[in-house]
Amino acid sequence: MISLGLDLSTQSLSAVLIDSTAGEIIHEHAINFAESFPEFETENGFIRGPKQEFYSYPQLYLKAIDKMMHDLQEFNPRIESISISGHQHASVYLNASLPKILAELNQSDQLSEALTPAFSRPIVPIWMDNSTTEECLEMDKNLNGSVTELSGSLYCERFTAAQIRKFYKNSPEAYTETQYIHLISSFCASVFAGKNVSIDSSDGAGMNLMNLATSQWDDNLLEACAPNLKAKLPNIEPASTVAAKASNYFVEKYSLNPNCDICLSSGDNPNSLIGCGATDPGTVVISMGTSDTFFGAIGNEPIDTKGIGHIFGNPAGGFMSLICFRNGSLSREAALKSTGLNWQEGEKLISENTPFKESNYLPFIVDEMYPSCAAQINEESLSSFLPTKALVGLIESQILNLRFFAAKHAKNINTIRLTGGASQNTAIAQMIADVFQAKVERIEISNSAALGSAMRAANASGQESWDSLNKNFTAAKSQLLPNSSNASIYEDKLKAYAHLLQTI
Ligand code: ADP
Ligand code: XUL
Repeated sequence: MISLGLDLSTQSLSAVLIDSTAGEIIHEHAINFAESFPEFETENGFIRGPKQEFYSYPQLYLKAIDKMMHDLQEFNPRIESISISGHQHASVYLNASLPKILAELNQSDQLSEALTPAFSRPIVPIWMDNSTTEECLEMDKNLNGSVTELSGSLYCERFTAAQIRKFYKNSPEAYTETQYIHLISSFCASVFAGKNVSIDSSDGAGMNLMNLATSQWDDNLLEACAPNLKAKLPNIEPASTVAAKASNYFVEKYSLNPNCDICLSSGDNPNSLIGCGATDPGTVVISMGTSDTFFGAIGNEPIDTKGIGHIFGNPAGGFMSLICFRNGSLSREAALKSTGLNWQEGEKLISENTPFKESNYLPFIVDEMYPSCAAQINEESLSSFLPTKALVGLIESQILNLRFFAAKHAKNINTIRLTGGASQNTAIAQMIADVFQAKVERIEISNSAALGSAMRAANASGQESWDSLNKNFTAAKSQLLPNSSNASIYEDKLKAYAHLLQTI
């Protein structure tokens, strides 16, 4: 079966096309938002608003989908199933015209223009948004503190419930006009299906609205958030659901196979869990994309996160736990920029200076969630550091921070699967092996979210087993062993870093 996985991430839309019968990755393609669509004037795919607001535009995402399907034309007639990955928590707000517009899309249309009348809100608040503390406190008060037990996470600023409540409070008329609230993942799947499709229970768990025990909307959580919310939300179904055949729009305009199944979409982290071959407990994943995340499958019983991190659904069944760090690749990019080096030179600098000889520091260029604190350094302070301190010191401090918080979710880590854009950097990968004193494995491609979506499409539509998909696509292609002579150095550094955290 030929399956397409699409990953709509913060910075880009990427595609991975697999042939699950032959066990081959056929094609990869990526469209960078800021480079391909400069007219939206985004910074790396997003816009910074006042007071910790971060958002993007639904039109930008639709333009990227049209461009992607145009670029993939030579493969489209053979594609038998599609699934999509979306950056988690982001919400899309639509009015009553959506079903008609989706059903009547015509090949002479452009998605971004045809769907414009359907948006009841011109922006998509994204996961970087940190502007909803007030709404979180209000909802927590409404629920008397039971949110973690019900939904798997404390109320979080970036989660969909807080964003919906803020919209309802600030724009009550537009909220009333809104008939459909989608996640970015389910919105994109609806566009491909030509009709409204469900939210999957893995990504749905990142909303503070779904009851983890039932995988359905929770009336108390909905009530604490905003009025008449249930009527605006799609149904929730398992990620393994085939939602529809591809919409005629894609068949007629881009020669997509008319029998192509559109499978339910999911979030980037649940998809990455699949794409890293980490569906069973035991292997943990570090994803170094725009955000850095630490996650792993946890079986059928949610664990008590003690307020650190979250429980989401595992698309292959059961649950996964996750900790998300806001300071990921963009902080590393800022550090690299301050040295004037490119990544190839930066990689050499890191490998020659691991372990970093000086003291570590709090490596946060934007406000961080773990630990919860305001930014501690800026581009100016980085420029005043020597290149080793700016780049090696920042990345080593980030990894110590990761290890400190990861220990709250997983003890005795032996194997780490590394993914995301920065996983290509072998010096960073080796530093992770040394700091965690664990084996680091990488799969063939760095975009595990797109690969995971393609694998999910093959599983849902073609009944391909996880075993055979894992055998063909997620075997480790490289392995880095920890340098044991660095073990005690990093134990000491971790203790010193833990002291530093207490100063916040
Ligand atoms: P997302 O999926 O969140 O949009 P990606 O996983 O595609 O992000 O990662 C993009 C990031 O990868 C870029 O911001 C860039 O900083 C980082 N990156 C790419 N190559 C390297 C490298 N060799 N070393 C470190 N970081 C890199
Ligand atoms: C996870 C999170 C981010 C986004 C973007 O909770 O907010 O990882 O999914 O990657």
